[in-house]
Amino acid sequence: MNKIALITGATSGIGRATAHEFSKHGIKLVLCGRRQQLLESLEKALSRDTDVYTLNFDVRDREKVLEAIASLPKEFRNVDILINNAGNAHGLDPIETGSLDDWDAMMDINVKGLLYVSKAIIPGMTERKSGHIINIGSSAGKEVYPKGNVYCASKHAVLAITEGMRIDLNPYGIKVSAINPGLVETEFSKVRFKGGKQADSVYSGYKALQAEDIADIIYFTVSRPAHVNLADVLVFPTAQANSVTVKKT
Ligand code: NDP
Ligand code: 8X3
Repeated sequence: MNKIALITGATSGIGRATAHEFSKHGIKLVLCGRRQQLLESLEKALSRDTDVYTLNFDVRDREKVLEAIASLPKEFRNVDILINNAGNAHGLDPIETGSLDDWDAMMDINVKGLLYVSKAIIPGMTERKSGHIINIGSSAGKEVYPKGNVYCASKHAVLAITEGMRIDLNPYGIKVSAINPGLVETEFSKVRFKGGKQADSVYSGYKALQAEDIADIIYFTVSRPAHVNLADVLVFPTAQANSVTVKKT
């Protein structure tokens, strides 16, 4: 596919699996994240199949986001596909004891970070009257679960922003999609529980989704014909019925 994709959160989990999947189809890649070493090893591995450029920035730093994306060389500047994937949960606490730092992190990364990156990419898409933005939401953007409060709020916001983008960018022929996974086995729970033991039990006793399952769906979404837009996809592992109902052995 003769396209350029920019993927945030490409150093791990869903973003990294998507980078691998896209590389197999010859999609040129702009890979973003904060861990420089991981960006470099990914670039080395994927450059065998496609052209790769890496950008190191924290999505919370709006000047850096705008500067980094403006610095893209000509060959990578016309981003056709934006995968707004960088994000995480911080903590799983009832609202009365939740940490302000955790709340700031989730709103700043999952919501404002997604907006900053989008702000940098959208003008090129509107000018060219084409493009596809995929926002990685969550089942947590569709229902609220106990102690999920602010993470769920951040993902509800992602869904609202996705719908707003789809309306506002409709005159330009730009596709906007939300992919909303349930439980996916990545570094997500390690980050949520700050490396604590609780993370180990999240994906045990059933077959969780794997990052590659979501990457497959993302590639399927970007490879539909021009007149087809998968607007909103909710995907669970078979063992999961909703945010709190998981059949464990
Ligand atoms: P991972 O923790 O494995 O990956 C998160 C990615 O986001 C990393 O590449 C990380 O890179 C990047 N990232 C985190 N914070 C920042 C930041 N401040 N600035 C720039 N990049 C950042 O988790 P997943 O792959 O699971 O998560 C990807 C997305 O999927 C998230 O939006 C998450 O909310 C969503 N999701 C995950 C689910 C799950 O169960 N795993 C289910 C539903 C949705 P680096 O540290 O190098 O910056
Ligand atoms: C991640 C899935 O259920 O941990 O968005 O919120 S969940």
